[in-house]
Amino acid sequence: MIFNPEYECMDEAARQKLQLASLKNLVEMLYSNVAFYREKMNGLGIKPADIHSLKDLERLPFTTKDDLRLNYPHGLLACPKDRIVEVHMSSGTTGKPVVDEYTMKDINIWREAMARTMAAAGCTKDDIVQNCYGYGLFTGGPGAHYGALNIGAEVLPMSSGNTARQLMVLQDFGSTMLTCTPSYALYMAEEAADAGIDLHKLPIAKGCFGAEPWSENMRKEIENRFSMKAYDIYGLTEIIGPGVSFECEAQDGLHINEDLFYPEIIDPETGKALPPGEKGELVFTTLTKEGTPLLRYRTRDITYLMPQPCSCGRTTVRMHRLFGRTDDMLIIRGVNVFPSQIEQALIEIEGTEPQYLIVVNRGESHLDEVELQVEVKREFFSDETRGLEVLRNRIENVMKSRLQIAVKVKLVEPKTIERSIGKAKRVVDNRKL
Ligand code: DLL
Repeated sequence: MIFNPEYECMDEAARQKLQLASLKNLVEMLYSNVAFYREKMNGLGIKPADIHSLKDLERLPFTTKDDLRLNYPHGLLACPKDRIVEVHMSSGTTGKPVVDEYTMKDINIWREAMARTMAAAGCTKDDIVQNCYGYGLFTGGPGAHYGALNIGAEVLPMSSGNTARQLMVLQDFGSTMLTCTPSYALYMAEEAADAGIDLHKLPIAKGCFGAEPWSENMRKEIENRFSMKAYDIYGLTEIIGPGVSFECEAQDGLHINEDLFYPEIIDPETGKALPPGEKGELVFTTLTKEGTPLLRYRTRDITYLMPQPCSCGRTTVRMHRLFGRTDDMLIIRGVNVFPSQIEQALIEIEGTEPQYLIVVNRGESHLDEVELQVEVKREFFSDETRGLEVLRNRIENVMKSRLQIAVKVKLVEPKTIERSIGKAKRVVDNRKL
């Protein structure tokens, strides 16, 4: 179902006109209200009045994750603080999270974007949505919740975890749609099989999965195990959360909500715009947001744009499912983790060397498991196992509170982690997606 044909099926010229009008407003607002953007634009010698066409966007400055970090927490706020009604965050590179602050209008944009997303997967007011994305600072839970409410569906705000309860609710409440990370969907299927629950007999028929990389194989596996259609959905906290782009029934690329989020593909080395069809870094400008709107935000996600018409009737440009990232960010159980965060924490723990190796496995359970190998300082490495045990627990606790995921720590003797002459290899990712 197409939730909002007026915008999703708009003809190209009308959409561009709308996008340009929104862009002009945005640049005007950022120039007046956000010192960071005013200074950047002054530095480039460009004023809001210089924006005459969408092409002029290329003259405007980029925004990076570092810019967000340096302006933490409220430096990029573009409206009076008392207009903010909700805040979300996700991991930044060195400890400080990136922040998205929403006005009521921004929440309504999100409700719209997620309603389009979930409707494209077949969600109607008759659906019962079991929402197992995490609720909290993470955008997954609230995003899918808002989308379902906007469609008029019934939501079960389960949040993530407690799989036995998830399976009980799945059966007893007749959930027809599932929203969670793809790896959690597979984990649920596995647990259901172990518990002797036949998922094929349940009404569950479709799901929206995202927040982490997954493959066509994983899609087939989820579709077969649940007898459902599994749709890829994409988004990021900085831009709005989930709802930036989504698959339709054609399952051939993700439609971008272009009237709200203007996409560009750039060469990550030179920053130059690349033509449709060429792979590069995805960049978004939030055209209509008020709280923390962003100009040309570099997502570090790699994909290409597909401007060809889609059989579903939507005219919005599609992006290919992601090919990877330009940085070393890992996504573990849907949580963004940077090796630098681990390094920073280790430096602060007495007794450890900043020599470590992160080994990520996706076990039988289909859930990510992390082993962190850490070198212990020589003076700490003794036969006294109790001391080492205390140190190990301490590191595990610090990692849990810093990274929001459980990590299994293995302490190793000094000089055992392989040193490299070039870029240090900090991550061994054994997950086969
Ligand atoms: O993961 C928002 C979200 C929630 C998307 C629920 C979809 C469903 P962040 O935690 O800020 O936000 O992480 C954003 O996750 O830049 C991508 O690298 C990755 N990512 C998100 N969706 C997908 C996807 C949410 N469908 C980062 N496929 C993004 C691959 C994805 N990677």
